[in-house]
Amino acid sequence: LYSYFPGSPSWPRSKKSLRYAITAATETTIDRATLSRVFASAFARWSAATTLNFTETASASDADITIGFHSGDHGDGEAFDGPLGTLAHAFSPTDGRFHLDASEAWVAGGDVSRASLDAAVDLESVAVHEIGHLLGLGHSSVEGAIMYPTITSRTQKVELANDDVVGIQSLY
Ligand code: TQI
Ligand code: CA
Ligand code: ZN
Ligand code: ZN
Repeated sequence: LYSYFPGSPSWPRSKKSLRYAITAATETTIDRATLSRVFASAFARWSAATTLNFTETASASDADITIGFHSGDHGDGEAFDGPLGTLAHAFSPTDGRFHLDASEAWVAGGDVSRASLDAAVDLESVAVHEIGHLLGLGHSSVEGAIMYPTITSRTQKVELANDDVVGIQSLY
């Protein structure tokens, strides 16, 4: 079953449009256009299940959600740990920060199962999970849910399960 953060924080129900900015993209080898495409696709999974919509904005100052790649200690007390281990983290509503570990072998938009590195991690799969956290979902006990707390490298998992849909629809 799905869960929420303590106190069930969410974005205001009146706010149907959330803006996101991709910052600190120079820390990864994936090109900017590909990043835009992958995050747009990840957000679209959640907008399809809710009345929310998401648009990319160039400036972090008018964004609700900021997405960035960082390595090691990056100033929020939650240092990244190099390849594998922690891949990314996102804060609960309405903080909006979504950080990815720049040390991962991120794969974007391809067939991650054929990636050359055993440690390759599918960017969209991690993004769909972290957006769930940004919107207020905690972890699920349902294996196969996007919010189930396990991911395997070289695996793509981007389709919301019924459990994710019921969880997000009860929050918005
Ligand atoms: N990052 C953890 C995660 O997103 C960070 C975390 C642990 C967390 N507990 C939390 C974030 C509670 C919010 C609330 O779950 S991770 C997965 C999964 C990670 C893990 O790098 O370990 C995915 C990132 F679910 F597969 F384990 C993406 Cl998909
Ligand atoms: Ca890591
Ligand atoms: Zn961080
Ligand atoms: Zn998680």
